[in-house]
Amino acid sequence: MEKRLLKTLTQKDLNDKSVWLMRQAGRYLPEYRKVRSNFSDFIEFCMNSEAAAEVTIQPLKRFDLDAAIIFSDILVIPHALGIKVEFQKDHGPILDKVQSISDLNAKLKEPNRRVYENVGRSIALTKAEIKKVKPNTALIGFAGSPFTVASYMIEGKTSKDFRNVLRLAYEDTKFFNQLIDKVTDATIDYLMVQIENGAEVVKLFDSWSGVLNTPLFNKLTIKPTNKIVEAIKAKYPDLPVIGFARGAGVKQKLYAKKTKIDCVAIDQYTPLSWVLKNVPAKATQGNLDNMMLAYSSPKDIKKSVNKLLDATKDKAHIVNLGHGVIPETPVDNVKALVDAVREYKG
Ligand code: 1CP
Repeated sequence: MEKRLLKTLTQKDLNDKSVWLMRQAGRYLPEYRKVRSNFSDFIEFCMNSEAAAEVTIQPLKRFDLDAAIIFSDILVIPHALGIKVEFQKDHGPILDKVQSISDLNAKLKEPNRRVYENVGRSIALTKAEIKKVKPNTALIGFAGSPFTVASYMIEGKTSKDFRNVLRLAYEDTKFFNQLIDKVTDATIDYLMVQIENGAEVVKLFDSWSGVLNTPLFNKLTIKPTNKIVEAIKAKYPDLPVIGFARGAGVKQKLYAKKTKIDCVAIDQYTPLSWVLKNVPAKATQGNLDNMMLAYSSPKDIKKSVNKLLDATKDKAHIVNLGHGVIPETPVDNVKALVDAVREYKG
C-alpha cells in the first residue's frame, strides 16, 4: 500500500489527509532532551547516525504521524564546507563569518563528503527502523535553501535585521553570487546522498526568504531553488520536493510557478484561502499556528484542525504547522492535533 503522505503529494488521494509537524523531534519531548544531554556539541549530535535515527523515530512512537523528518540541521552545509559552527546554549548558532571573496577563498574548503554520508547513514538506519515499527510512515530528507544558509554564514548567527546580508546583496554581488552558487552545489550533492540512502521526499527550508524584495527573491530564492529542483528531477523525476518560503506572502505564487516545486509549505501568516486559490503547486502543506499549538487547549486545537480540514476538502493538503513546534509545547497538545486529523469525519 502506498504511503499516505506520498498519495497526498501525487494527488492520488485528496481527502485521506496526511499529517506531520515541523520540529516534531525536538526539545518539547522529554525523551529528546535525554538523548540531547549526551552531547555538548550539537553538530556532533547531528553527525551521530545512531542518535539521530533514535530521535527521528521518537515522535512516531507517541503519535500517529505520516512522516518523519530526518534529525539533522540546515547548518550541516556550512559545517561540511569547513566553516566552524557552534550552538551555544540559549543563544542559537554561532558561525565563523564569511563576508567577502577573500573570506570565501580563505575559509571555504572542498565539501567534506563524510558529513553528507553521516546524514545518509542516519537516513538508512531510520528507514530500516521505520520498516519495522511504522511501515506506512514516509521519511523526509531536508536542507536549508541557499539564501537562508548563506544568511547564517554572512552574519555568523541568527540575523536580527539582515542589514549585513542585504548590504552585501547590493554591494558585492560577485561575492554573493559565488556564495549562493557554492551553497547550491553543495546542497544538491547533499540531497542526492539523502535520496540515495532512502529519503522518499525532500524539503527545502527558506526560513528567512521573507526579508527579500521581489527582484532579490527572484534572484536569491527562486533561481537557486529551481536549480536544486531541476537537478533532483533530472535524476529522480518522481521524487516529491516540498519548499518552504517563510514570509514570502503573495510571492509564493511566483515561487511555485518558477521553482516547479511539487508542494508549497505555507507559514501561518498567509491566508489559506488565498494560497489554495492562487498557488499553482500539486500540493500545499502547513498553515496551523505553532503558537496556537503551544498555548491553546486540546479542545481549541481540535477546532483549528477541523477548520483547516473543512477548508482543504478535495485539495491535496498536508496537515502541518506554519513553523516548528516550540519547546514550551505540551506533548498532549501535539497528540490532540494528530488525533483530530484521524478523528475528522468531514
Ligand atoms: O539543542 C537543541 O536541541 C536545539 C534545537 C534544534 C533542533 C531540534 C536545532 C538548533 N536544530 C534542530 C533540528 C532541526 N533543525 C530539524 C530536524 C528536526 C525536526 O524538524 O523534527 C530541522 C528540519 C531543522 C531545520 C532548521 N535549523 C531551520 C529551518 C526550519 C526553521 O525552523 O525555520 C533553521 C532556521 C535551523 C537553524 C537552527 N537550528 C537550531 C537553532 C537554534 C537554529 C536557529 C534558529 C533561528 O535562527 O531562529
